[in-house]
Amino acid sequence: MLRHFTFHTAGESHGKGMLVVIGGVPAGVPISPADIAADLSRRQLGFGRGGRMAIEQDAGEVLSGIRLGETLGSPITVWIPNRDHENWRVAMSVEPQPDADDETLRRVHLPRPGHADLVGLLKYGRSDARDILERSSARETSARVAAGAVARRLLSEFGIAVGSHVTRIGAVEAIEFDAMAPGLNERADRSDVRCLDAAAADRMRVAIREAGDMGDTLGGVFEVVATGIPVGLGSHTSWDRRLDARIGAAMLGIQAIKGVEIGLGFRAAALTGSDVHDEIERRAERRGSGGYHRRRNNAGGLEGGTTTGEPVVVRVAMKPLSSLTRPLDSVNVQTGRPAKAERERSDVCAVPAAGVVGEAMLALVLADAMREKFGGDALSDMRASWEAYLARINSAEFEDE
Ligand code: EPS
Repeated sequence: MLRHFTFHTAGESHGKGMLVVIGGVPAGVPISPADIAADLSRRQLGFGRGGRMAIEQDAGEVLSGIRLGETLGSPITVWIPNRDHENWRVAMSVEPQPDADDETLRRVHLPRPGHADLVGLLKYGRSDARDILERSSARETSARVAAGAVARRLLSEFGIAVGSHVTRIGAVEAIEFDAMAPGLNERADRSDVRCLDAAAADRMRVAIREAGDMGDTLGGVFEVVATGIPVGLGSHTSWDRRLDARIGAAMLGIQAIKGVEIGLGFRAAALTGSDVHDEIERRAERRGSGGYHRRRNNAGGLEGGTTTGEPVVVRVAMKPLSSLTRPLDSVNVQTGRPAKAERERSDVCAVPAAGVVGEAMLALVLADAMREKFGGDALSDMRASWEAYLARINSAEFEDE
C-alpha cells in the first residue's frame, strides 16, 4: 500500500524472530540503533500485558542499510529475535517432526471467536490453527514499530513529530485533551496505561485488573497526533491518493483494530456545517501551511484528502483481545463437536502498546507521503525540494501585508 517508503515484515510469533525490510529511505538520514530500540521497548510496556513481555527484550539488530550512523539509501533490514523461541523449538521446527504428538507440537483445533483462527484455517486449507495464529499474532507489530522508528527519524529532519495517548479503556474514558505531538510521548509514557488523565488512568488499571480476574479482556481507544506537517501531503485527485484513506487503511491494518476517526470523526455527523468547519485566517508566520491558519482543527488536519498544515489527529478503536482465559463457545474442527475455544496465554489489554504501533503506522504513511511529494534519493535533495515548495507557497504578495 505504501509506494514510496515501503516495508515488508516476516516472522511468526514463536518462530526464530521478526524481520522487517524497509525501502525508500533516502541516503544521509542520521540514525542510531538506539532510535529503533527506544520505540521497540515503548511498545513492550503497558499495564495489562501478559507473561510474554517478561520474556522478550526487543531492541532490534540492524542487518543492512545503515553505515557509520547514516542511512545509505539501500534497504534497511532489522532483525528482532524471539527469545521465547527457545521454548518452542520443536513446535515451530522448520523440519518435519514425525515422532512428536499434538501436545508437543502445540496444535490448536479449537478456534477462538474473534481471532483469525477459523477463517485462516478454511482459507488456507490447514487443520492446525497454530499455522494461522502464529502469523496473525500482534507480535508482528514489533517489526512495524522498527520500521516506524526509521520513518519517525526521517520525519524529524523536517520538524514532524508523532505521538499518542490512550483515551479509553473499556468503559473508562479520559477527559479530552488538545494533545500536541512534541512532548506528548514523554507525558503519556509516564503512565503505564499511557493516559494523560491521572484519575481515569487509576480507573483504567482497576478495570483491567477486574477483567483479568474474570478471565476476560478489554479494548479501548488511542489517539495519534502528528505535528509539523506541511500543507499538501496526499491529494484530492484520486480516492487512493487521499491521505485520510491511506491513514485509515494503515490503522485498520493493525491487529484487533475495528474503527478509525479523523478529527471530529463520527461526532461531525450530528452537527451542522458551521459547527464543524474550521474557519480560515491569515497567519503569515505559519510557513508550513502557506501562511494560513485554521481557528480550530475539527478536520483533524485533513481537507480534501490533503494535509492542511494543522496537526493530523487520528483516533483508533481496538476491540478486546480474542484470547480469553475463560473461553467462549466454539467448535472442534477435528470432530465437528461443540467445544470451548482454545485457552492461550494472553494479554488482558494491549491498548497502551497499540498506541505505539499506531504512531509507527502514522509515521510510515507520512514518510511515504513526504517521499511522494518531495522525492529525493538523498536527504539533501529531499530537503531542497521541501524548501523550494515552502518558498513557493509562501510567495504570494497581498495588498495588506
Ligand atoms: C499475542 C499473544 C501474546 C502476546 C503477543 C500477541 O503472546 P503469547 O501467545 O506468546 O503469550 O504477548 O504479543 C507479543 C508477543 C508482542 O511482542 O507484542 C497474540 O495472540 O496476538
